[in-house]
Amino acid sequence: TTADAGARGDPDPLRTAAARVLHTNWTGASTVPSRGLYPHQWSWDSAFIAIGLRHLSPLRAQVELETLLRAQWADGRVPHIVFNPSVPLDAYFPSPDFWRSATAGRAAGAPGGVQTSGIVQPPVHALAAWLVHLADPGLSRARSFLARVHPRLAAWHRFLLHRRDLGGAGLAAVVHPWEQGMDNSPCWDVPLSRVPPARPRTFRRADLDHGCPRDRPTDLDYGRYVRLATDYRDRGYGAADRGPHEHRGDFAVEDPAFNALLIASEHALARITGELGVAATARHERAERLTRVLVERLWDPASGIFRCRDLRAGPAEGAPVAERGITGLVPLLLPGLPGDVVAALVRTACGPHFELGGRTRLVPSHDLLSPAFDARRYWRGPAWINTNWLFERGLRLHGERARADALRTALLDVASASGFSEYVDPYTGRGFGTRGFSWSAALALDLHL
Ligand code: 9WN
Repeated sequence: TTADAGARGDPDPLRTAAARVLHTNWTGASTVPSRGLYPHQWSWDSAFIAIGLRHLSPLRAQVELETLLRAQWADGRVPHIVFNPSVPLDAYFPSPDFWRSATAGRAAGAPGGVQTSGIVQPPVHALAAWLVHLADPGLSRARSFLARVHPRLAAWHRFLLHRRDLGGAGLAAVVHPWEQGMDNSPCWDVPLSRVPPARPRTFRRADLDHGCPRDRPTDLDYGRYVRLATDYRDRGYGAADRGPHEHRGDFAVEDPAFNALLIASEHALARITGELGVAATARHERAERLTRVLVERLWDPASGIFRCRDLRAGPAEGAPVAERGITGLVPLLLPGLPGDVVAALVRTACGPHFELGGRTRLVPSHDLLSPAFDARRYWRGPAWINTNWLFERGLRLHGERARADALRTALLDVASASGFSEYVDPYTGRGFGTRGFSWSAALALDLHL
C-alpha cells in the first residue's frame, strides 16, 4: 500500500503503489481491471488505464489501446470485453461461450482470431489516444501510433453516431446497462423494470466468488442483464437492424456521460486529425453541433443536471428519467457548454444532492437525497475514481481552479488510502469492491504528476 511504501522511506509512495498495481495487472499486451474479479480486457477501463500508464511507459499505454482496437468488429463497434483465452471459462460471467462472438456476431463482423462480447462501453478511447500521444510525441510518431489508430477510432465513432442513433436526434443510445458502464445505477430502475428477468438458475454469477453480495448488483438485476444480452445476441447483435428505429430491444437509453465522452473524443479525434496533417475544422464543428443536441435533448434547467432519456417510455420521443445520477454531471468536461449550464452543474455538484465540498469527500455516483441512494452498493451511491477524474477535468477546464484543486487532493488521498479500491463510501472514503483496481491507480497517477 501507499502507507507501506512511505514507511520504507520511498520519496513518492503514491507513484510506487500505483505503479505496482498497474504492473501486477499487466498481462503482456493489456491490463486487466483486477486479477480476480475482472480477468479480461475491458474497453473503457483500458482507455482510463492508458491515461495513467502513459506516465510510466508511453509504449505500454499505446499497446494497451492497440490491443483493444485490434478486437474491433467490421461494423466499427469496439467490444466491451476482449477475452483472454488462457483464463478458465468459469472465472467470469458472462464468458465467451455466452457471447459466441464468432458465430452470433458474424453478420456484424466480429473478428476471427479473438473472442469478445458483443456490446460496447463508453467511447473514451480517442481522448485516451490523444493524451497518450502527448506523453511522448516522438515515440508516437516513430511508431505511427496515431496514423494506425485513427481509422479505427473514426469507424468506432461512425458506428455510434449512425447505427446507435436509435432516437433519431443525433445522439448515441445504449442498449444494455453494461454498455453505459454504471451497471446498476438507479437511473436504470424504471427502464429495466420492463425487462423480464432470465430465470435465476440458468446462469451462475462468478462475480460473487470475489465480491461481497452487499456491494454488488442484485440477482434480479443480473437476471435482467442476462435477458437483454441474450436477446441482443440472438438478433445477431443488431446486424439486421436497418434504420435507426429498427432496434427492437426492451432497453434503449440516451445517456449524458456516454454522449459527453463521445463528444470529448470527437474533439480529441479532431486534434489527432490535425496532427496527421488533415484539416480538423469539420470534426470540431461536429462536436460543437453534438454538444448543442446534448443540451437540447438531455439538459434539465429546472434541476440543473443532465437527464437520461428512456427511449422505450411512452411515445416516440421517449421520456426523461427522474433519478439524478453522476452521469448527469459528467458533461461538465465539454468545452462548448453554455455558461449558464456550466454554472448550474457546479451548483448542483456542490448542493444537497451531491455535497461536493460539503459532507462528501468525492462526488457520489448517485443523488444523496434519492430513496435509492446506497453508500456502498456499486453504482447506487459510492464514489468512483473515474467519474471524479472526469469531473475534476471539467472543473479545471471551466476555470473552477480552487474546486478542482480540492477535488484532486481528495481523490489522491482517498484512492491511495483505500488501496486503489474499485469504489468508496463517498462520505468516509472507506473502500469497497476489489482492491488494486487498475483505473483507480491509473487515474490517481495521472492527477498526481
Ligand atoms: C460488466 C470492469 C467493469 C467496468 C464497469 C463496471 C463493471 C462489469 C461487471 O466492471 O462491470 O461490464 O462484471 O460488473 O460496472 O464500469 O468497466 O472494471
